[in-house]
Amino acid sequence: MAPTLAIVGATGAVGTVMIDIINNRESVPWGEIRLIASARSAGKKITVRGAESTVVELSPEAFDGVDIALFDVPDEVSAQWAPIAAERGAIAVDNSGAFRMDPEVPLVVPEVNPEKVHERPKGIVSNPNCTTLSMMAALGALHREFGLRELVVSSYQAASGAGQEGIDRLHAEIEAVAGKQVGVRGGDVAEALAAAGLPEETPFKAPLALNVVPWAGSRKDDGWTSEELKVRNESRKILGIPDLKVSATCVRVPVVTTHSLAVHATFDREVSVARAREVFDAQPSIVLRDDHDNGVFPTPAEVVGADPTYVGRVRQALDFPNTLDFFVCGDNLRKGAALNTYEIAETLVS
Ligand code: 11C
Repeated sequence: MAPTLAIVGATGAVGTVMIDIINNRESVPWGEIRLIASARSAGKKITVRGAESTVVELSPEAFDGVDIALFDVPDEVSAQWAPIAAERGAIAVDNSGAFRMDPEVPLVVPEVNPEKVHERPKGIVSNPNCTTLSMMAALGALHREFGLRELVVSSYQAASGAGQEGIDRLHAEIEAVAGKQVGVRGGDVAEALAAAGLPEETPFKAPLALNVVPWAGSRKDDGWTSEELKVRNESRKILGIPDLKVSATCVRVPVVTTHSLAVHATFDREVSVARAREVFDAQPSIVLRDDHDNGVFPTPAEVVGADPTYVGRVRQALDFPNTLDFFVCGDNLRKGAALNTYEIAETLVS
């Protein structure tokens, strides 16, 4: 019998992208696709692969008969409900941060460590943070070829990483500064936002329109943010390099969707741009946009809505023979969240 798939958080931002991905797959291996959400969204009707499906309320019984349950919900909801789904016999694939660093929960990127889906004593498989994920296809491929040793990363993260609230805030800020001669003296962007009546409280800690904000996530020890520590810890776990040296600076930029990262990766062996290009070309989930002579490189505006990771600006670091510098862009709601979660489910049944 074809397995039953459940989507928990089906009406949220990532859940909606998940349904779009399922609707646009040429074929799917599922029998029933069950949509689950909070009481507020229960009863809503959504078309999935041509058939109307009614969203059911999250409850233990909602997992009866489910083989794989995809969770696109906040950390605390996953922490409570993924174990309940597993107890009821489903494999929970969780897109939250609740279980990622649990040693009994694999953290999976199907291009990098697909075999790990089978090591899941708790019945839970985790999906990485979108910032880490945006560079994993590229780093996994390079690691197989050259042996990764050190990683220095700067992110350029989209507002949608902060959810619908982040998207709405950026749109409101852009509207508030549009057509105004602001950004020419310190403080005038903030003044324009205040004049437009925008609340001082913002998901970004500073104006994002006409600005960049060197802060993403929550405050951690010694000046680091949660996002920077996730990049470090999750990269180590996914790539299977527990002592990988990683340093990340996570920055929010006024882009709605698609995270970008400038990556400075050092390997055990001497690298060459020519070989790196061959490695990227051989990875089906990577699109190489890299023509220095003709100004070809990826940007978030081009990549948003696309499934692959886009790679460009590939250079051998001038003073470091074992180091490559490159730029990646990945849609944080697709490969960064819904798509990778869905691909883990496909890996589980393939
Ligand atoms: C951001 N990467 O851009 C975050 C959002 O751990 O799944 C995803 C947070 C997570 O703010």
